Amino acid sequence: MPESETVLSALADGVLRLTLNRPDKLNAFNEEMHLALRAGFERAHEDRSVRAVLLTGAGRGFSAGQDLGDRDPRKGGAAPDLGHTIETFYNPLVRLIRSLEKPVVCAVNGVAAGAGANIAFTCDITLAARSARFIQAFAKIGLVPDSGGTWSLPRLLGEARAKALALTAEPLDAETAANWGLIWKAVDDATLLDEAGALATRLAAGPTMGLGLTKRAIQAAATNSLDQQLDLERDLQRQAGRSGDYAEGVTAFLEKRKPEFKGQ
Ligand code: T3D
Repeated sequence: MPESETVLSALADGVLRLTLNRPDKLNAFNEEMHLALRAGFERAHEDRSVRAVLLTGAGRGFSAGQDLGDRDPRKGGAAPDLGHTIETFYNPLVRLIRSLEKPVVCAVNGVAAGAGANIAFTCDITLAARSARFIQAFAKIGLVPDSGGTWSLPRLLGEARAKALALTAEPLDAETAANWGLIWKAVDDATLLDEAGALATRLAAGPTMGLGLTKRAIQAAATNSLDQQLDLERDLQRQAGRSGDYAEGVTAFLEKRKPEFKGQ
Protein backbone atom coordinates (compact mmCIF):
# COMPACT_ATOMS: atom_id res chain seq x y z
CA MET A 1 0.00 0.00 0.00
CA PRO A 2 1.37 3.50 -0.79
CA GLU A 3 2.42 5.68 2.15
CA SER A 4 -0.48 7.74 3.48
CA GLU A 5 -0.20 11.12 5.14
CA THR A 6 -3.26 10.27 7.26
CA VAL A 7 -1.09 8.26 9.67
CA LEU A 8 2.50 9.34 10.32
CA SER A 9 4.77 6.45 11.13
CA ALA A 10 8.25 6.61 12.70
CA LEU A 11 10.43 3.91 14.26
CA ALA A 12 13.06 4.85 16.86
CA ASP A 13 14.57 2.89 19.76
CA GLY A 14 12.22 -0.02 19.10
CA VAL A 15 9.10 2.20 19.36
CA LEU A 16 6.82 2.50 16.35
CA ARG A 17 5.08 5.83 16.75
CA LEU A 18 1.79 6.06 14.84
CA THR A 19 0.23 9.52 14.70
CA LEU A 20 -3.33 9.93 13.41
CA ASN A 21 -3.01 12.87 11.07
CA ARG A 22 -6.24 14.48 9.90
CA PRO A 23 -6.10 17.36 12.39
CA ASP A 24 -8.65 19.57 10.57
CA LYS A 25 -11.20 16.75 11.15
CA LEU A 26 -9.99 16.00 14.70
CA ASN A 27 -8.46 12.83 13.20
CA ALA A 28 -11.83 11.34 12.29
CA PHE A 29 -11.54 7.99 10.53
CA ASN A 30 -11.98 7.74 6.77
CA GLU A 31 -11.09 4.62 4.79
CA GLU A 32 -7.61 5.87 3.94
CA MET A 33 -6.75 6.47 7.59
CA HIS A 34 -8.18 3.07 8.55
CA LEU A 35 -5.98 1.31 5.99
CA ALA A 36 -2.90 3.31 7.00
CA LEU A 37 -3.40 2.58 10.70
CA ARG A 38 -3.99 -1.07 9.97
CA ALA A 39 -0.77 -1.18 7.95
CA GLY A 40 1.06 0.32 10.95
CA PHE A 41 -0.22 -2.33 13.35
CA GLU A 42 0.43 -5.10 10.80
CA ARG A 43 4.02 -3.89 10.62
CA ALA A 44 4.19 -3.98 14.42
CA HIS A 45 3.10 -7.63 14.28
CA GLU A 46 5.62 -8.63 11.63
CA ASP A 47 8.70 -6.46 12.24
CA ARG A 48 10.91 -7.81 15.02
CA SER A 49 12.63 -4.46 15.41
CA VAL A 50 9.30 -3.02 16.62
CA ARG A 51 9.11 -3.79 20.35
CA ALA A 52 6.39 -1.30 21.39
CA VAL A 53 3.85 0.95 19.72
CA LEU A 54 2.91 4.52 20.65
CA LEU A 55 -0.42 5.72 19.24
CA THR A 56 -1.34 9.41 19.35
CA GLY A 57 -3.05 12.14 17.34
CA ALA A 58 -1.88 15.29 15.57
CA GLY A 59 -3.39 18.65 16.45
CA ARG A 60 -5.89 19.36 19.21
CA GLY A 61 -7.80 16.06 19.07
CA PHE A 62 -6.95 12.39 19.44
CA SER A 63 -9.79 11.15 17.22
CA ALA A 64 -13.45 12.12 16.73
CA GLY A 65 -14.33 8.58 15.58
CA GLN A 66 -15.95 7.92 12.24
CA ASP A 67 -15.78 10.74 9.68
CA LEU A 68 -19.44 11.70 9.47
CA GLY A 69 -18.81 13.61 6.25
CA ASP A 70 -18.56 10.18 4.63
CA ARG A 71 -22.00 9.28 5.99
CA ASP A 72 -23.99 12.31 4.85
CA PRO A 73 -27.64 11.20 4.43
CA ARG A 74 -28.34 14.36 2.42
CA LYS A 75 -26.38 12.84 -0.44
CA GLY A 76 -29.26 10.40 -0.92
CA GLY A 77 -29.15 6.70 -1.76
CA ALA A 78 -29.67 3.71 0.47
CA ALA A 79 -28.70 3.81 4.15
CA PRO A 80 -25.08 2.69 4.58
CA ASP A 81 -24.41 -0.81 5.89
CA LEU A 82 -22.57 0.15 9.06
CA GLY A 83 -22.23 -3.52 10.03
CA HIS A 84 -20.05 -3.86 6.95
CA THR A 85 -17.78 -0.97 7.90
CA ILE A 86 -17.48 -2.26 11.45
CA GLU A 87 -16.59 -5.72 10.15
CA THR A 88 -14.19 -4.34 7.55
CA PHE A 89 -12.42 -1.62 9.50
CA TYR A 90 -13.06 -1.15 13.23
CA ASN A 91 -13.22 -4.78 14.35
CA PRO A 92 -9.99 -5.82 12.59
CA LEU A 93 -8.22 -2.82 14.15
CA VAL A 94 -9.33 -3.72 17.67
CA ARG A 95 -8.30 -7.33 17.09
CA LEU A 96 -4.89 -6.27 15.74
CA ILE A 97 -4.21 -4.16 18.83
CA ARG A 98 -5.38 -6.80 21.30
CA SER A 99 -3.54 -9.66 19.60
CA LEU A 100 -0.24 -7.78 19.23
CA GLU A 101 2.08 -9.38 21.79
CA LYS A 102 3.98 -6.15 22.31
CA PRO A 103 2.94 -3.20 24.50
CA VAL A 104 0.73 -0.54 22.91
CA VAL A 105 0.88 2.84 24.65
CA CYS A 106 -1.76 5.41 23.76
CA ALA A 107 -1.24 9.14 24.30
CA VAL A 108 -4.64 10.84 24.12
CA ASN A 109 -3.67 14.39 23.25
CA GLY A 110 -7.19 15.84 23.08
CA VAL A 111 -10.82 14.93 22.60
CA ALA A 112 -11.50 11.23 21.91
CA ALA A 113 -15.06 10.65 20.70
CA GLY A 114 -17.00 7.64 19.43
CA ALA A 115 -14.71 4.95 18.07
CA GLY A 116 -11.79 7.27 18.87
CA ALA A 117 -12.46 6.87 22.59
CA ASN A 118 -12.95 3.13 22.45
CA ILE A 119 -9.78 2.59 20.42
CA ALA A 120 -7.89 4.46 23.16
CA PHE A 121 -9.42 2.08 25.74
CA THR A 122 -8.32 -0.89 23.62
CA CYS A 123 -4.64 0.03 23.97
CA ASP A 124 -2.60 -1.50 26.79
CA ILE A 125 -1.53 1.63 28.65
CA THR A 126 -3.42 4.83 27.96
CA LEU A 127 -2.28 8.22 29.17
CA ALA A 128 -4.27 11.36 28.49
CA ALA A 129 -3.58 15.08 28.54
CA ARG A 130 -5.45 16.69 31.43
CA SER A 131 -7.45 18.73 28.91
CA ALA A 132 -8.60 15.63 26.98
CA ARG A 133 -12.22 14.43 27.11
CA PHE A 134 -13.71 11.04 26.33
CA ILE A 135 -17.16 11.03 24.72
CA GLN A 136 -19.36 8.05 23.83
CA ALA A 137 -20.75 10.21 21.03
CA PHE A 138 -22.77 7.37 19.50
CA ALA A 139 -25.91 8.22 21.51
CA LYS A 140 -26.02 11.66 19.90
CA ILE A 141 -26.45 10.18 16.41
CA GLY A 142 -28.54 7.10 17.16
CA LEU A 143 -25.73 4.55 17.13
CA VAL A 144 -24.41 1.91 19.51
CA PRO A 145 -20.90 2.12 21.03
CA ASP A 146 -18.52 0.08 18.89
CA SER A 147 -14.81 -0.73 18.69
CA GLY A 148 -15.26 -2.86 21.79
CA GLY A 149 -16.90 -0.12 23.87
CA THR A 150 -19.81 -2.22 25.06
CA TRP A 151 -17.25 -4.85 26.13
CA SER A 152 -14.59 -2.68 27.75
CA LEU A 153 -16.75 -0.03 29.45
CA PRO A 154 -18.77 -2.38 31.71
CA ARG A 155 -15.65 -4.43 32.45
CA LEU A 156 -13.58 -1.42 33.41
CA LEU A 157 -16.28 0.68 35.04
CA GLY A 158 -19.21 -1.56 35.97
CA GLU A 159 -22.67 -1.32 34.43
CA ALA A 160 -23.85 1.84 36.16
CA ARG A 161 -21.09 4.11 34.85
CA ALA A 162 -20.88 2.32 31.50
CA LYS A 163 -24.58 2.82 30.85
CA ALA A 164 -24.57 6.44 31.99
CA LEU A 165 -21.64 7.33 29.72
CA ALA A 166 -23.06 5.45 26.75
CA LEU A 167 -26.65 6.64 27.09
CA THR A 168 -25.93 10.30 27.84
CA ALA A 169 -22.78 10.85 25.72
CA GLU A 170 -21.61 13.22 28.47
CA PRO A 171 -17.89 14.03 28.20
CA LEU A 172 -15.62 12.46 30.78
CA ASP A 173 -12.51 14.43 31.69
CA ALA A 174 -9.12 12.73 31.73
CA GLU A 175 -8.63 12.99 35.49
CA THR A 176 -11.96 11.26 36.18
CA ALA A 177 -11.24 8.64 33.51
CA ALA A 178 -8.02 7.85 35.38
CA ASN A 179 -9.71 7.83 38.80
CA TRP A 180 -12.35 5.44 37.45
CA GLY A 181 -9.76 3.05 36.01
CA LEU A 182 -10.62 3.69 32.39
CA ILE A 183 -7.10 4.85 31.57
CA TRP A 184 -3.70 4.64 33.29
CA LYS A 185 -3.22 8.32 34.12
CA ALA A 186 -3.85 11.95 33.27
CA VAL A 187 -0.76 14.11 32.83
CA ASP A 188 -0.07 17.75 32.07
CA ASP A 189 -0.72 18.59 28.43
CA ALA A 190 2.82 19.87 27.97
CA THR A 191 4.43 16.64 29.18
CA LEU A 192 2.07 14.06 27.63
CA LEU A 193 4.19 13.12 24.64
CA ASP A 194 7.44 13.08 26.61
CA GLU A 195 5.92 10.86 29.30
CA ALA A 196 4.23 8.52 26.84
CA GLY A 197 7.37 8.39 24.69
CA ALA A 198 9.60 7.61 27.66
CA LEU A 199 7.22 4.87 28.79
CA ALA A 200 7.08 3.31 25.31
CA THR A 201 10.88 3.47 25.02
CA ARG A 202 11.27 1.78 28.41
CA LEU A 203 8.85 -0.97 27.40
CA ALA A 204 10.61 -1.40 24.04
CA ALA A 205 13.86 -2.07 25.90
CA GLY A 206 12.12 -4.70 28.04
CA PRO A 207 11.78 -8.48 27.74
CA THR A 208 9.40 -8.38 24.78
CA MET A 209 8.29 -12.01 24.91
CA GLY A 210 7.55 -11.87 28.63
CA LEU A 211 5.63 -8.63 28.23
CA GLY A 212 3.67 -10.04 25.30
CA LEU A 213 2.77 -13.21 27.19
CA THR A 214 1.74 -11.09 30.19
CA LYS A 215 -0.61 -9.12 27.95
CA ARG A 216 -2.06 -12.37 26.61
CA ALA A 217 -2.61 -13.76 30.11
CA ILE A 218 -4.32 -10.65 31.48
CA GLN A 219 -6.62 -10.45 28.47
CA ALA A 220 -7.50 -14.14 28.77
CA ALA A 221 -8.60 -13.60 32.38
CA ALA A 222 -11.74 -11.84 31.13
CA THR A 223 -13.23 -15.16 30.06
CA ASN A 224 -11.21 -17.77 32.01
CA SER A 225 -12.04 -19.45 35.30
CA LEU A 226 -9.33 -19.35 38.00
CA ASP A 227 -8.40 -22.95 37.15
CA GLN A 228 -8.05 -22.14 33.46
CA GLN A 229 -6.01 -19.06 34.30
CA LEU A 230 -3.68 -21.00 36.59
CA ASP A 231 -3.08 -23.51 33.81
CA LEU A 232 -2.44 -20.71 31.36
CA GLU A 233 0.07 -19.07 33.72
CA ARG A 234 1.90 -22.40 34.00
CA ASP A 235 2.10 -22.75 30.21
CA LEU A 236 3.14 -19.19 29.56
CA GLN A 237 5.74 -19.26 32.34
CA ARG A 238 7.20 -22.38 30.76
CA GLN A 239 7.51 -20.50 27.48
CA ALA A 240 8.93 -17.34 29.11
CA GLY A 241 11.41 -19.40 31.08
CA ARG A 242 12.97 -20.62 27.85
CA SER A 243 13.56 -17.10 26.51
CA GLY A 244 16.95 -15.48 26.18
CA ASP A 245 15.58 -12.43 27.97
CA TYR A 246 14.73 -14.47 31.07
CA ALA A 247 18.29 -15.85 31.17
CA GLU A 248 19.63 -12.32 30.73
CA GLY A 249 17.34 -10.93 33.45
CA VAL A 250 18.45 -13.48 36.03
CA THR A 251 22.12 -13.22 35.02
CA ALA A 252 22.02 -9.43 35.26
CA PHE A 253 20.42 -9.66 38.71
CA LEU A 254 23.11 -12.03 39.94
CA GLU A 255 25.87 -9.89 38.43
CA LYS A 256 24.31 -6.73 39.95
CA ARG A 257 24.06 -4.93 36.59
CA LYS A 258 21.30 -3.64 34.33
CA PRO A 259 19.86 -6.29 32.00
CA GLU A 260 20.23 -5.88 28.26
CA PHE A 261 17.13 -7.47 26.85
CA LYS A 262 17.16 -8.39 23.17
CA GLY A 263 13.44 -9.02 22.87
CA GLN A 264 13.91 -12.76 22.37
O1 T3D B 1 -20.09 4.88 10.28
C1 T3D B 1 -19.61 3.81 10.62
O2 T3D B 1 -18.78 3.20 9.88
C2 T3D B 1 -19.98 3.21 11.94
C3 T3D B 1 -18.92 3.48 12.94
C4 T3D B 1 -19.05 4.50 13.79
C5 T3D B 1 -17.97 4.84 14.75
C6 T3D B 1 -18.12 6.21 15.34
O3 T3D B 1 -17.13 6.72 15.80
S1 T3D B 1 -19.64 6.97 15.39
C7 T3D B 1 -19.31 8.51 16.22
C8 T3D B 1 -18.82 9.57 15.27
N1 T3D B 1 -18.29 10.73 15.95
C9 T3D B 1 -19.05 11.66 16.46
O4 T3D B 1 -20.25 11.60 16.45
C10 T3D B 1 -18.33 12.86 17.05
C11 T3D B 1 -18.62 14.09 16.20
N2 T3D B 1 -17.83 15.23 16.68
C12 T3D B 1 -18.17 15.92 17.77
O5 T3D B 1 -19.15 15.66 18.45
C13 T3D B 1 -17.31 17.09 18.08
O6 T3D B 1 -16.59 17.47 16.95
C14 T3D B 1 -16.32 16.81 19.24
C15 T3D B 1 -17.09 16.70 20.56
C16 T3D B 1 -15.51 15.55 18.99
C17 T3D B 1 -15.32 17.99 19.36
O7 T3D B 1 -16.04 19.20 19.45
P1 T3D B 1 -15.30 20.59 19.24
O8 T3D B 1 -16.31 21.66 19.49
O9 T3D B 1 -14.05 20.59 20.05
O10 T3D B 1 -14.82 20.59 17.71
P2 T3D B 1 -15.72 20.82 16.40
O11 T3D B 1 -15.77 22.26 16.06
O12 T3D B 1 -17.01 20.11 16.54
O13 T3D B 1 -14.87 20.02 15.30
C18 T3D B 1 -13.71 20.59 14.68
C19 T3D B 1 -13.73 20.22 13.21
O14 T3D B 1 -13.65 18.79 13.11
C20 T3D B 1 -15.04 20.63 12.56
O15 T3D B 1 -14.76 20.92 11.22
P3 T3D B 1 -14.86 22.47 10.67
O16 T3D B 1 -16.23 22.94 10.99
O17 T3D B 1 -13.80 23.19 11.44
O18 T3D B 1 -14.58 22.35 9.21
C21 T3D B 1 -15.85 19.37 12.61
O19 T3D B 1 -16.85 19.29 11.63
C22 T3D B 1 -14.78 18.32 12.38
N3 T3D B 1 -15.19 17.02 12.94
C23 T3D B 1 -15.26 16.71 14.23
N4 T3D B 1 -15.69 15.45 14.36
C24 T3D B 1 -15.87 14.99 13.11
C25 T3D B 1 -15.56 15.99 12.20
N5 T3D B 1 -15.67 15.83 10.88
C26 T3D B 1 -16.10 14.63 10.45
N6 T3D B 1 -16.42 13.61 11.25
C27 T3D B 1 -16.32 13.75 12.58
N7 T3D B 1 -16.60 12.71 13.40
